[in-house]
Amino acid sequence: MKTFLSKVKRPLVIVGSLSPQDRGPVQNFLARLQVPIYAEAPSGLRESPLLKNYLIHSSENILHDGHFDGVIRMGGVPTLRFWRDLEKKYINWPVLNLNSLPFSGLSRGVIEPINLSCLNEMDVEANKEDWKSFFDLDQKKYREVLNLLEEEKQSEASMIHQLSSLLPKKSRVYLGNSLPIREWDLAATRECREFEIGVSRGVNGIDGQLSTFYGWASPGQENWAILGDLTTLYDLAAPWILPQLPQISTHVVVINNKGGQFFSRLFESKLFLNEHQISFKDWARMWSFEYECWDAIPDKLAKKNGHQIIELLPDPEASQRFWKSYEAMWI
Ligand SMILES: Cc1ncc(C[n+]2csc(CCOP(=O)(O)OP(=O)(O)O)c2C)c(N)n1
Repeated sequence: MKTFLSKVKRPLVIVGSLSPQDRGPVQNFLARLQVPIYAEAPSGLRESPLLKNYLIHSSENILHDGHFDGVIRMGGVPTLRFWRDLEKKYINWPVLNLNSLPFSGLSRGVIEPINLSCLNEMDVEANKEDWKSFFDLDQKKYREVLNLLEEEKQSEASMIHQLSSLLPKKSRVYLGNSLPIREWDLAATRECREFEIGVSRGVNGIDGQLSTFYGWASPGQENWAILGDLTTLYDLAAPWILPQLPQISTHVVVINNKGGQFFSRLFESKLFLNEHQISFKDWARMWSFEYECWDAIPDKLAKKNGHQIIELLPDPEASQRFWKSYEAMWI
């Protein structure tokens, strides 16, 4: 840590997934370090009241604006796009991994795994840099993102934003590939609703996500999954297990944007999208699930037990306009 801080004056902290027992030590350590933090949803710190003055709110695009010269990563391998940029564009930036597993998550660097609970004893000085202009810019951009979410209510990102404010406090929310993970990080409410966020990262497969969610769901709690349509199609047999899990009730939101729209902003060819016109209604009927189809987020949620499928149909044009205006914010 000392060697890293002797080379890096303006570090950025990126926090990936953390186990509940690691959250306290990591949070206290970061409150002492006092540098900007990009906390992904599965870190459990994205809405931390203790860290609110250091959390980046606007989006990962602000990380490219020349404010940093190195990265401290804590927790699991981050999912944000910027992490991949450390392989090329920012190849010269030092990266310090503070994590319990011996995987750097990059093709460079080796890490000495540390038990994150040791952070409580670690001596750390508060960073002395002036971050005011950075946080002023972050707040300004965050207001612009919020305005966009308000303007394009039928866009996928705004639907995630609205849904995140409706889900009951303390819900377990499982995010399955692809856009739901990135869109939740960008657009979900910043209000502290004490969600427990689950993701399955590592091999990054879109297969097995629904099964993972059913296995992760907990009795007596609100269990929600937000999944892409191809991701759901890859695991249609998953509900066979539910009769063996009689105490859980689940809500699965399938964002049916008619293909792998993750690729629509990466490639021009539509071949990458695997477009389709499939509806999930008869699949829900096959398993005797309650089914609803939404083209807008309702004002409130009806309390439901058992198992429910909600097919969400964002307006593709609104989503396109949203992303276009969002990219224009950073030119
Ligand atoms: C088993 C497997 N096959 C292919 C991929 C490549 N892949 C990554 S994202 C993606 C599209 C996912 O589409 P969808 O679930 O509809 O989510 P969206 O991109 O629309 O958010 C694909 C095919 C993968 N990750 N895993």
